[in-house]
Amino acid sequence: SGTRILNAAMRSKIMSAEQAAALIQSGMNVGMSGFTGAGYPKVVPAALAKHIMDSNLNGKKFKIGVWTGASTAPELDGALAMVDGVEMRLPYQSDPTCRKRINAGEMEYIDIHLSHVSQFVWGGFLGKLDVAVVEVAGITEDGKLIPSSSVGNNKTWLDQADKIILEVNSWQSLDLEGMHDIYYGTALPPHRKPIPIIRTEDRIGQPYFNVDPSKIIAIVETNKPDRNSAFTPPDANSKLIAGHILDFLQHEVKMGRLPTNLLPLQSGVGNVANAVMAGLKDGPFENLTAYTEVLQDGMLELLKCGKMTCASATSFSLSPEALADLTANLKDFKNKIILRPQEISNHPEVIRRLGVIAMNGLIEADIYGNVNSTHIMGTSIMNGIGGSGDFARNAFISMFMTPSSAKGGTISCIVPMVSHVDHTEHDVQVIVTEQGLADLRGLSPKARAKVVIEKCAHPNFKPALQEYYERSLRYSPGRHTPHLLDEAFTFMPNWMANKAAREAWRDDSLVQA
Ligand code: 0RQ
Repeated sequence: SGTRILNAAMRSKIMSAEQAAALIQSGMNVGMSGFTGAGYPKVVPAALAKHIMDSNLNGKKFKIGVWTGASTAPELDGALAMVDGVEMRLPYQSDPTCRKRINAGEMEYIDIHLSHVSQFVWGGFLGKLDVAVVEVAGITEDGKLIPSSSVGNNKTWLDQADKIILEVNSWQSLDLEGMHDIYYGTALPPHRKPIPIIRTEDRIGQPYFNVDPSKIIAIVETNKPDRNSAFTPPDANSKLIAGHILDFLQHEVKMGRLPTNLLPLQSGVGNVANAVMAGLKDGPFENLTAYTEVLQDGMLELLKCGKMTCASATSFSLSPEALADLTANLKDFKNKIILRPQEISNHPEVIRRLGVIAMNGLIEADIYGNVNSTHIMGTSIMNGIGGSGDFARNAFISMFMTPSSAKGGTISCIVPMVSHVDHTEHDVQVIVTEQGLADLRGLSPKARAKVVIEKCAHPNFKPALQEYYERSLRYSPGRHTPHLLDEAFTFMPNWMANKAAREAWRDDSLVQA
């Protein structure tokens, strides 16, 4: 139909997804739009995957570098990983096929702080960006691009790529126009200026992407939905974790350490985040704001009921029901929601200035407060660090939350020493499990260990951790952060597997005492 492409000259670039995909060659680095299942290209990656499969069947190895905002969807990450078409992936993924390839050593992966990606590209550290494949909601008469349901790194891809393929998706609501704030004031050092965001609601850029029309090699029209996953109501553990967090926030207000409307909130997606948002909806706080990465169902609810006045993010991650609600009421939501490039939504300077309250998930935390968000048993990637590092280090209060055990209670998420570190003890101020909340601010390592074991560990693992800690106090060569390095990683599995070992230790402890 071409109705979303109001610029006449650009209409001449319209072609099929197959024709557009054929313009991408093996060895190229491709910058794709997409963040948390929103705003990713829907048809060119799938056509490219088919092209790659045909090439491989003909004995010609075809692989590309895939750069995105964050996670995408089966039509992009899944399809390209399935045909083994990705040489190098960055900066974040959560796709099962991708994960399998990466952990099998068949795909290279660089897990980068989300706020760092654009400056890495501008700085030339990642090599040349050959092609950008970017979904937009429309093209204005004067050739400006209307962003779709995520912004991510699109500004950087459009500026830095040699060539551009656009997917114009008429499934995306045109009422999105005006919701985005694309900032063109970034520069490389030594030419940087302050990012002029003083409050969550500040707009500092423009609603459109600029694009050099001479770089556009293809425009593909689509009408395909984002990957919107169903909402799962908070489970019992998530409700308990949320309860501890809400009590803590109330306590901080009472102590005069937080204002009554708190500070801008950042939270990951998922069950715990939903439970926290649900708790805030029924809680005492008014005029909340969010300075976050992803806007999920719970935040939309807070905006709708008036408890939250403004949310800044780089992407939506909504259930189909929440999306329908957003679309039906976009005009009302528009002045309360701002979508920014991820270098700004996650900018350390802004996060520090606003004093964000950060809440992120973890895989394991150790008794001293180091956090592993990315690796299983130290060697296999789960997803990636995402924006958690951008927020954790720079937040006013940096919280990490998790159920105290995983895999049906067989694995403790509180361990003597994390098998991989994403957030060091210096970046982690509060750890919360369904068991309780450990406030580590102002505590020395030994005091931290006591609080983490006491408040956060599951009762089934508490004695094991306690004994590890006490024995470390006695036998560790250094007593600042006591550890038994030959046991730190084997203690937990040994403890679980070997009743005799536990008994033996008790005897040993009697002798030593
Ligand atoms: O796997 O479903 O196969 O059993 O890890 O764990 O408890 O469902 O929690 O979905 O919140 O994910 C850290 C991965 C937590 C996520 C992580 C297994 C567990 C399950 C998921 P199964 P849960 P979540 C936020 C900023 C980094 C990115 C980030 C993440 C699976 O929060 O990717 O923070 N964070 N971005 O069984 C073995 C353990 C385990 C374990 C959990 N100790 N050992 N497996 N699992 N602990 C911005 C956004 O969110 C966009």
